[in-house]
Amino acid sequence: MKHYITAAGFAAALAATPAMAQTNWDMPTPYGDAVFHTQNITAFADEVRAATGGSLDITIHSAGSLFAHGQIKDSVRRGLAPAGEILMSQLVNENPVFGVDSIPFLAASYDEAAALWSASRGDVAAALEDQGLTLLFSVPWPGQSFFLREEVTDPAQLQGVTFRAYNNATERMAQLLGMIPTQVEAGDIPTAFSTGRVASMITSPSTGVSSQAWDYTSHYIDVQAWLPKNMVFVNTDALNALTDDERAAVLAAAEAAEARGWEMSRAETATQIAALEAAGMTVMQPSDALSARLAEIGEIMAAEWLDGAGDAGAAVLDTYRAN
Ligand code: PCA
Repeated sequence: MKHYITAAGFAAALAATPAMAQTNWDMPTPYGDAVFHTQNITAFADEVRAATGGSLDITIHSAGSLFAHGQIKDSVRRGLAPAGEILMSQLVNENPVFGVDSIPFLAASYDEAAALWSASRGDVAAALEDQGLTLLFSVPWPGQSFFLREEVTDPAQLQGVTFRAYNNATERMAQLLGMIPTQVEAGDIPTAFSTGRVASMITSPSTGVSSQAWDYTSHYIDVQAWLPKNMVFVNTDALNALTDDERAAVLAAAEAAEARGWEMSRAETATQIAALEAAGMTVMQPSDALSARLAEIGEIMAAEWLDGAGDAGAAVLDTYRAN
C-alpha cells in the first residue's frame, strides 16, 4: 500500500519529531550501586542529560551487569558500549603507567595522589588515545588497608594466609609477604570469603563496607598504603559523533565529576572506617614491624615498576617528585 502524505500531515509528522536526535549511551562499571564511584558517575550521567536537554542519555550499568570488568575496556574500544569505568591498574599489562597508582607508599595521601595523577595523566590519556579511547576523568578509592581474621603485629603472621587480590600489584605484594593470593572481583568478595577461597584482603574501607567485611573478617589495620583509581573513558568515535554542544556538555560534566569524586573519596575514608568499627570490627594502626616490612615492600615494588616502565616511567616519577 502506498502512503501519500499531505502538507498538513507532513507538518504534524515534523512536529512530532524531537528537535534533536536522541543518543543513548550504555556505560558499564564493575562496581555496585552503593559504591560512591557509582553514585558519582550516576551524577555525571544526570548532569549530561540535564545539560543536553535529554538529547544524550547515558545509562549506567553497575556491578558488571552489562560486561564483566575484564571486558569493559575492549567493549568500549569496539564500540559495543560507548563509555565505561574500570580500575585503571587493571590495564597495567598494556602499559606500566596504568599501574603507577598501585605502588605501596609511593603516593599514600590525597595530596600525593593528586600530584601523581597530574604527573601521569598525560601518559594515561595518550595510552588510551592509541586505542581510540578518550580519558574523561579518574577518581581514587580511599587508602588501601588490611582486613584480617586476627590481630597481626608481626608480618610473619601473614605467611601462608590466603589473600584476595584485585590487580597485579596486590598479588605481588601478597607474594612478598608470603601470602597466597587469588584474584577476586569486588562483587565476589563475600562469596570468596564464605567459601574459604580467601581469608584476608587489602582494599579501601569503602569496599570493606560495601562487601560487609565484618561478616568474615574481624580486624582492620589502617595502613592506607596507596589510592588506586577508577577511570572513565569513552570511545573517541562516539564522542566525535556528538554535536558540539553535547560534546562540550560531556567534557564539562567530566571535569565536575573528577572534582566531586575526589571530594567524595576523601570524605569516605573517615566515615567508612567509622562504619567498620560500628559494625564490630577492631580498627587498629599497623605495628612498627608491619609498617617497616610494608615500607620495604614498597621500595621493592617501586624498583620493579620502574624497571618495567623505563624512561617514560622515570619521567613520570621525576615530575611527581618535583611537585
Ligand atoms: N576497591 C576495589 C579496588 C580498590 C578498592 O578500594 C576492590 O577492592 O576491588
